[in-house]
Amino acid sequence: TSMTVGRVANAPVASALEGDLVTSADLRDSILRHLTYDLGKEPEMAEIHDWRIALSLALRERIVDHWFASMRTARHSGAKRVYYLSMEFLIGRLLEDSMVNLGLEEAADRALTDLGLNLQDILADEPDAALGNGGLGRLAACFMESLATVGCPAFGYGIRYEHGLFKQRFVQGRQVEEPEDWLQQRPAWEFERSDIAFKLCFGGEVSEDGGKAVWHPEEAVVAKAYDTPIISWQGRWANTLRLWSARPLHGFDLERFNRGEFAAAAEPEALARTISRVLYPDDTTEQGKELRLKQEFFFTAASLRDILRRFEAEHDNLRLLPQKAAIQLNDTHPAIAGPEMVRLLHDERGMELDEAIVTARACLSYTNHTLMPEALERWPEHLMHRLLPRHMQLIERIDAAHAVKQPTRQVSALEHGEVKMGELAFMMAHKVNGVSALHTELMKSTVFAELHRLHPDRIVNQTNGVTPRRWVLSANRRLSALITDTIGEGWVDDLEQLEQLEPYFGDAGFLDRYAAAKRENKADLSNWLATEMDLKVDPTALFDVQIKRIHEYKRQHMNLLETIALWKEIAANPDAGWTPRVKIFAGKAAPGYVFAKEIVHLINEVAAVINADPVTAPYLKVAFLPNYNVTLAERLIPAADLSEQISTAGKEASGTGNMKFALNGALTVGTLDGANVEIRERVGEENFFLFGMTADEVIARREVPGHAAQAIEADARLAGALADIGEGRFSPDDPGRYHGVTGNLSHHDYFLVCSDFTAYWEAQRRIDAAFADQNAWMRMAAINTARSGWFSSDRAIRGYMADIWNAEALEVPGPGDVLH
Ligand code: Z15
Repeated sequence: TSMTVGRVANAPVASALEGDLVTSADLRDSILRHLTYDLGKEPEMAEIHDWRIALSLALRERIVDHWFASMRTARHSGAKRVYYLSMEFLIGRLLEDSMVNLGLEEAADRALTDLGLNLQDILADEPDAALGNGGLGRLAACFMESLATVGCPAFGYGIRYEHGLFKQRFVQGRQVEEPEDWLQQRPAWEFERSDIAFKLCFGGEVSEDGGKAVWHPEEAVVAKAYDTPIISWQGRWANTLRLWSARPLHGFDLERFNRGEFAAAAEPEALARTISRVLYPDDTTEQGKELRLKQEFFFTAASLRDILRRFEAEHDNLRLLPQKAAIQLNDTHPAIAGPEMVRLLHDERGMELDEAIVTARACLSYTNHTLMPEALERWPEHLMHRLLPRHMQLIERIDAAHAVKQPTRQVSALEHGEVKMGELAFMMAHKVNGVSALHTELMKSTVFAELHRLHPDRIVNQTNGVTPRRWVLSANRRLSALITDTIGEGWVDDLEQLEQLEPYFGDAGFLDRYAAAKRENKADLSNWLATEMDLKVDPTALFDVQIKRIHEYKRQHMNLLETIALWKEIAANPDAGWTPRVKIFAGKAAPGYVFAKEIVHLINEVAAVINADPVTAPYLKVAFLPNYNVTLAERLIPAADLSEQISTAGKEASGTGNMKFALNGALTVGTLDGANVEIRERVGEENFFLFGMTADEVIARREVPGHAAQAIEADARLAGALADIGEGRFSPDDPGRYHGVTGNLSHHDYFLVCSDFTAYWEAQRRIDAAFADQNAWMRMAAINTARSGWFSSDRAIRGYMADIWNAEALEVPGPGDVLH
C-alpha cells in the first residue's frame, strides 16, 4: 500500500512535559525521520509495522531525556535504589502506555492522521512482550510502572527471553502450542548495551588456599544487558528495566569454520544462548530442570554484579551497601542471590563470612507468591553441587549458622537431599512478604510457621495492586472519560480519589452514563466475538468472565459444571424467565499439565454443543477465546459484568485480575480467598457475591471420607452434569475421553469442586436475579469502581518502600533547577 505524506496544520498540542511544547508536527517529523534514517524505508514503501516502529522510536526519543535526568537525580541525591529481581516481566504492549504517560496521545493521533494513518491500527500491530506466565509476571510489570510513577529510583532485572510464553491455538478443541517470536520484528523499546556484560561461571570444583575457598569453574557464559526505559505517568520519572541475554564467552570458531566444520563452528554460540532462549511455561508448578536453575543463577548473578559495580562506583565502604541498595526477590526464583551475594562479599572482597551474611540479609527481601507444595522450589543437592559447588558450600554454612543460633528448633533449608529455596530465601531476607492479608496469615501458620516463631517480625503483608494507567485509563476509555469529567484527572495517580464518585450516584446522569459506558464496551466485544470467533451473542446479556491460567485450584471446571447444569435446566424449561448469559473463558494450560489440558478440551467441546442448541441460544452462549494474553485481558475486562474468582479457599495467594475487574465495574462471584477477602471488605458485602467454604472449612472437609460422592449424591444438578460428561455427551467420537476428569472429581476432588458446587450454583442464581434489576446492578458496579482505588500498585509500591525497602521517592529537578 502506498501512503502519501499530507500537509499539516501546525496546531500545538499542550503536553504534560514541563517547558516543552510538543506539536503534532514535531512528532510527525520525527516519525518520518525514524522511518527514513533508522528503518531505511520510504513512506511509499512502508508497511504498518514500519510506521509502528517509527512512532515507537519517536516516542522513545522523548523518554530519553527524562530517563537521563532521573538517573542523574538518583546518582546525585545518594538515595537508596530499589532492585526488583524477577524471572518474569509480563509487559504486553508498551506503545500506548508510553504515549499516554507522555501525554502525547492527541499529538500522535494528529500526526498519524496527517500521514494518512490510523493510530488504532498502529497500536494493534504491536506484539505483546509476553516474558511471563501469569500473575507473578504481570505484577512485576505493574510494579515497574508504579515505581516510576511514585518516583522511586529503581531497576527491574530479568531475562531477555528470545521466545516468550507460547502461543495457544485450538485444533479440534485441543490446545496446541506454537513458539512465540516477539523479536522477529525490530524491537522498538530496548537499548542494546554491548558494554554492559558480565562473565558468569558454572560447574567445576572448589579448592582451599590458606583458609580461603577458591572456585575453579569449568564453564562460562556472558550476560549482556538490554535496557528498556519505563516512563511514569506524566513523564515525571523514568526507571530502567534491564534484561540479560546469554552469549558465548568466545565468539565464533573461525578455525573450525575454515576447516569446513560449518555447523560445529557455530555450536558454542548456540549452546551459550540456550540459557536465555525460552521462558518456562509453568505457572505455579515446578519442573526442576537443570536449565531452569542455570537461568535463575544467570540473571541473578548478572544483576548482583551490576548492583555492586554501581555501588562501588559511588561508594568505597561495603558496609554502606544496605543503605544504598534494596534488593527484592520476586518469589524464590532469584533466591540464589543470598549465597551469591555472600560469595561476592566474602570470597571476592574479603569481608568476614558472618558480616557478609548479615550485610547480604540487610539488602535482600523476599516475596512469597504461593503456599502450594507443588510450586515451592526444591533443587537436588547433587545438582546444586554440580552446577554451583561454592554456593552449595555457602548454603550449608548459612543453614548451619541458622541452626546454631536456635539449637532447640529444627528448621533447615536442607531436607531429603534437596535445597528448599523458600527456607533459604527466608533465612537470607530481612523481610519476607505475602501478597494478601489472608495469604500472609497462612504463611505464618503453615509453610513458614517455624521460621516465623524464630523471627516474628520478619513476615509482613503487602497486598498486590495493579496500575490504573493501563488497567483503567487506557483499557477503558469510556469509563475514564466519565470519571475525569466527574472528579477531574487526579485519580490517575491517586486512585483512592475514586471514592469521590459516590456522592454523584444520586445525580440523574451519572449512573446512566456509567451504564452506557459498560453497554458500549459490551457492544464492542460482541462485535469482536462476531468477527473473530464467528460467535453471535446478545450484547445485553450478562457477560460472565473467567480469564486466568488453567489450574485445578482456580476451578474453571466448576464454572463449566455450573454452565452444563444451567444449560440443562434452561433446556428443560426454556420459558422460566432466564437471565441471558455469555460465559467467557480464556487461559493457557502448561504444556505438561495433562489435567489442565483436558479441561481446555472439555470447555471447547461443551461450548460447541451448547452454542449449537437453538432452544437455549437466547439465554446461554459459551466462548473460549484462544491465546489469552495481556492485550486480550485489556479487551475483555472493561466489558465484563461478572468476575469469576472461585479458587479453593487458601490456594490463590492474592489474584490481581480480581482487582482489575472490580475497578472496571464487574461484580465478583468469589470465595474467601486471596485478595477477594479485602476486595469484599472494601466494596461492601452487599456488592460482592460470596459463596463457598473458608480456608479452614476446606481443610476440615478434606478429612470427611467420601466428601465428593456425598456432595454429588446431594445435588442432582451436579450429578447430572457429571453424568453427561462421563457418558460422552460432549465427546461422542470418544465417549470415555473425560473419564479421568469425572473420576478425579467423583473420588478424589482435592480442590473440592463438588463440595462447593451447590453454594456456587445458588450464588449464580442470586446473580441472575440481581442482574434483572439493571438499575440496582449498575449502582453496585459503580460502587465497585468507587471503592477499589486502594488496589492501585502505587499504594502497594509505597507500602514496600515504607515497610521493606526504607526507600524514598525523588523528583526530577524542574526546568529552573540546575542539573549537573
Ligand atoms: C504465579 O503467577 C503466582 C504464584 C506463583 O508461585 C507462581 Cl510460580 C506464579 C501468582 C499467584 O498464583 C497469584 O495468586 C498472585 O496474585 C500472583 O502470583 C502475584 O502475586
